[in-house]
Amino acid sequence: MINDTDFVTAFIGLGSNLDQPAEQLVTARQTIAALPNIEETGFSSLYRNPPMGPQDQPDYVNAVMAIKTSLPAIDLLHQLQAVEQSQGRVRTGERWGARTLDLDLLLYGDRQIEVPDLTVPHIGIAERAFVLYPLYEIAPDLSIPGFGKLTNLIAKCPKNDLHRLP
Ligand code: ROI
Repeated sequence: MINDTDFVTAFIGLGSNLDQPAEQLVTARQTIAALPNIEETGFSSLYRNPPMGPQDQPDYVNAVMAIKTSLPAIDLLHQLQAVEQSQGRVRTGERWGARTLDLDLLLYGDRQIEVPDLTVPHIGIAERAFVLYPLYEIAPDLSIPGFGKLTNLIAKCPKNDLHRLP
């Protein structure tokens, strides 16, 4: 158990479009939930959706996970990067290419963080249906630091081709 006085609620965006994406997300969820100093507090449905960016790649499966953690944000980021590596993520340097697993630190409490490797809230959070709708599923009352109420962001972001998987 993590002591209630020194934990933060954080949200992680999960995405995959290679090597059985839905299973990649399920595996990542289990790995993250088992990390020391992290407890899972929520997990959205999985959503299939077309790639944002280059279209010559498979559809993505995306989801959002809520955790509470006593880890500092940068340590949490490094843990997430290690999970990406453990699931075969290869950073090719190609921008916006296909990937087996992408883990984004979307939100860390109500903090706004701007350090060399980490921007929180995550850049683009406000325009991405594959982030906003899963987030809404598990935290409908959320306000996003610097962006306002999640419900207002959702109202401005068409759902388009985002399909909840059974
Ligand atoms: N597109 C979708 N639909 N989902 C993603 O998770 C995702 N991740 C990315 C890029 C390549 C920008 N496109 C994406 O990194």
